[in-house]
Amino acid sequence: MIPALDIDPFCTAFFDDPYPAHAAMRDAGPVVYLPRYDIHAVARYDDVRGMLMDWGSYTSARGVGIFDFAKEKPWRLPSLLLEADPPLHDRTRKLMDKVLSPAAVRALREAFAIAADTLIDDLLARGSFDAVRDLAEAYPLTVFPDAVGMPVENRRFLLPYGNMVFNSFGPRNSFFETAVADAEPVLAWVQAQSKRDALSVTGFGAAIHAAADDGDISAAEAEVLVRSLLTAGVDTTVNGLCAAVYCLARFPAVFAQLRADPSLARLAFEEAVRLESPVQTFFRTSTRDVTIGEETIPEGSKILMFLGAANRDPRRWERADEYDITRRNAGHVGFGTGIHGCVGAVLARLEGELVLGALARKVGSIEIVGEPKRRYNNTLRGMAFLPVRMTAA
Ligand code: OVV
Repeated sequence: MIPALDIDPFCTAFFDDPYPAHAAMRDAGPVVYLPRYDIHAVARYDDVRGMLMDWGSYTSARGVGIFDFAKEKPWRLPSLLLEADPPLHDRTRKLMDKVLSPAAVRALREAFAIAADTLIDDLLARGSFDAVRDLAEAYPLTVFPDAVGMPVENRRFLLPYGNMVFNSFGPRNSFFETAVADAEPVLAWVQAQSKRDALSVTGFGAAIHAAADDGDISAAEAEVLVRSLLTAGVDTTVNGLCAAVYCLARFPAVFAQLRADPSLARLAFEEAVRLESPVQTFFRTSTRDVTIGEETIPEGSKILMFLGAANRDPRRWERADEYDITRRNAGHVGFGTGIHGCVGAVLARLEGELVLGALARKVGSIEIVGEPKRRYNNTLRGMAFLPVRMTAA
């Protein structure tokens, strides 16, 4: 018998405090059934990881949200990366791996470091600010579109767009509907930004379009791959940086540890990604009758993977709920793993390292000075408002 749990993972109460429900799902068994949505779910580390690794049994091509592309027409042209299986996926992924290679990202390091230092200097001069808008959003909204080669106008449109796409992996609830309404005016803009002519001749966007000249992909495919960058490249890092600042502000002893050794910045970011898991969930669809633990689940089932619950599974992590920037956190699934593991992780980690490094070197204290507000999203975990005061070191 697969345990059935009366949990709604797409509602305000769950988003406010998902941890008791995470524990209940992990403790109930390797796989559970959520009757409210007629879906299965895995929340233990080993089972989430196992599912991420087995793309043959658990397809992404039927969508990684709750809607099954085999039964319902997708609302947007499917991603050629996220919502594709091999062999198509391997062709597009190989190209994106090249575009976002460690060497390509390394070339950005100096410019990204100057941007981080300048931002933290400016924020120190202000003293009090909203760590969401003025820090976690401000940084990726500058450096990432620069790296893609986007014009300066309207970059903030990337936020409602990302918010909409990440909501659209969940059910058609109020979060989804509101996000669609908010993003409606920017949909055409995003499509226009993906075109070759809209992008500078250097940058990731141009590099993707250049691959079309080489015949690796078609010109139309190049636009859809640029769209992937614009969709997945900003909201994710915003929530990762937000998670890190929120951790450092809540745990002053850990911030002191980081200040004492700024070379921990990269690990401190990684640990925030593990603990807060900015991307909380993705779905897969079973391609055959599959066995999880002792249970058999039929072909065509939507299965929700709780990355955030896996990253706090006490079966895998000691003191799982603790923010410990010296722990060995390699193996967390905050960036996923397997063939769909985050293609931009190198870039995200660079951004995290540089912002947290600047905080470590320049800032003496970070204090939360008002009531933080959570941002509700069917997939992403983060804040809408985080008022803080920073003092110089
Ligand atoms: C990881 C991710 C999230 C959202 C969209 C995409 C990827 C995409 O490839 O479009």
